[in-house]
Parts: sequence; C-alpha cells; structure tokens
Amino acid sequence: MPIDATQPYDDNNIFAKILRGEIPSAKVYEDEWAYAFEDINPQAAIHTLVIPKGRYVSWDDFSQHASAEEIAGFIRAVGEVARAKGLVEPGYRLLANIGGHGHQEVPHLHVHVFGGHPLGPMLL
Ligand code: DGP
Repeated sequence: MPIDATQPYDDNNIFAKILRGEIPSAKVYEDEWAYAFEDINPQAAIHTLVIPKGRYVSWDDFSQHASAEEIAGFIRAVGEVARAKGLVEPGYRLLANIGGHGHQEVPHLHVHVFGGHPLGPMLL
C-alpha cells in the first residue's frame, strides 16, 4: 500500500529497523550520511536502495527539512553507490517514489539505483 508522504516519521518503519541493524540487509555502502543495501525484490540485475541516515519520510520532507550538509552528503553517497557497483560507464537509472501517486511503500526516503543491463525507455 502506498503511503501518505505527509505523515510524521515512524521509527518502526522497516528501513529504520535496517538502519538500526534490527533487520538484516545486504550492505553495499555506508558513510556518515547514507546507508545503501540491496533491494529484497530486485527489478533489475542491479537494484540497490540508498537511504539517508536522518529521519525523513520522503523526498518532500528531506528537501524541506534536511540541512544543506545532509542533502549534499546524501546526493554524494548515491553517486558513490553507483561507482561502487560499476555502473558509471554503462549507465544506470535513479528513481525516488514519493507518496500515493508515486507508489512509495516504505515511509523512509529511499533512492532506487537500477542497472546491470540496458533498461530501455522509462515506463510508468
Ligand atoms: P518503494 O515503492 O519506492 O517504497 O520501494 C520500496 C522498496 O523496498 C521495494 O523495492 C522493496 C524494498 N523493500 C521492502 N522491504 C524491504 C526489506 O525488508 N529489505 C530490503 N532489502 N528491501 C525491502
């Protein structure tokens, strides 16, 4: 079920539990600002999720309330993940789902990193 992106942050969401190490995840990358792990239900040969360490429900929440340092750190981390996965030369796709129409299911901001083969035109 898609979430309401305007809801308050829920510390019991699944990605909060992954960040706290309460639920296992296949770690790809971690720094001060972000944690990246493999998606449990991959939609491409490479499908990695990057999440900020801060408590942000969605891109809307993050873009309004995160500090400039957190925003820069998170965007840099997404680039690090793509480089770590060897995606820069062949290319890749980034996606963030936001709220109901965006079909966001987990109420902690995440950016999907897709790659590993030609992805074709974006389909809605
Ligand atoms: P979205 O629709 O953008 O909210 O995508 C949520 C993604 O999170 C979806 O691709 C599946 C993934 N996911 C959900 N639960 C878990 C989990 O417990 N572990 C991992 N690794 N991924 C999860």
